[in-house]
Amino acid sequence: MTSDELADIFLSGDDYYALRKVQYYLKTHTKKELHQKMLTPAMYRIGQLWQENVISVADEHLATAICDFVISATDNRSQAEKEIAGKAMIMGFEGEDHYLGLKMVACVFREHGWTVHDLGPNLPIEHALEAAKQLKPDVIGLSAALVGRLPLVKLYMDAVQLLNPKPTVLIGGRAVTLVDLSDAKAEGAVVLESLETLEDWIQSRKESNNEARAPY
Ligand code: B12
Repeated sequence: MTSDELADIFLSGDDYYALRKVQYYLKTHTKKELHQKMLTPAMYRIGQLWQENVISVADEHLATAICDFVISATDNRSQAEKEIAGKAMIMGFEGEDHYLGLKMVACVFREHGWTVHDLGPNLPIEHALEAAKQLKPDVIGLSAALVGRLPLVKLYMDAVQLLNPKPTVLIGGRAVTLVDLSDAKAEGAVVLESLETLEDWIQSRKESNNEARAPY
């Protein structure tokens, strides 16, 4: 199955068939491969077809709902490692409605033994700050599909400075592949372009924590 074929299945509206195809794919591939190499390009294709007026807004909504369904239906949380490697609070910037990427990010963290609080898309900064004060996450993950959301990065980074302990801020999403975020990096944010780079970051954090804990 190619990602284009999967996009067609989403557009056909057959959610049961879509789930069966995805479950079959997972017999020989990882969840991360499913998310990165199949679902993401399938949804990008849906966006392209919508932009070209080949499909309607209703078609796009249907495909999104089925993609959302297969992500949830294959998110077998009991398989996650049981260790508590850290706590991640993830969300979309205010005004950002796209959230499938966040669900995938949550899966990656969980598979690495993290506790995840997925606060969903479009979270205004004051509510994000309040939640972070209560949850005290090790990591705050922010997602932006729309480039227009990125000017908010500075506001969110400033808000994080008010937290104690101060979490690491990860920024990802389609928009970060289109815009230079050197300023955010200079303020300490980690900009990650894919689930692979997220996994690498989680792994290197684990290694540096282990080194810090080593007696000599
Ligand atoms: C589905 C969809 C919608 C749905 C979203 C529903 C939902 N449940 O998410 C709805 C209908 C709400 C929607 C609305 C709009 N959309 Co829209 N949408 C899409 C579409 C087709 C798919 C989005 C998606 O789910 N992609 C799949 C996910 C998995 O990809 P992703 O978000 O990039 O995430 C991956 C990585 O980026 C990474 N990642 C994501 N976040 C994070 C965070 C961290 C910390 C890390 C490490 C990694 C990471 O993880 C994922 C793994 O691969 C895209 C097409 C596209 N190219 O994405 C258009 C698209 C993003 N939308 C677009 C537009 C224009 C809009 C609207 C403005 C349309 C309108 N006129 O109303 C509104 C804006 C709403 C808003 N305020 O946010 C444009 C944006 C173009 C641009 N100039 O930037 C796109 C590209 C379509 C297009 N080709 O024109 N949309």
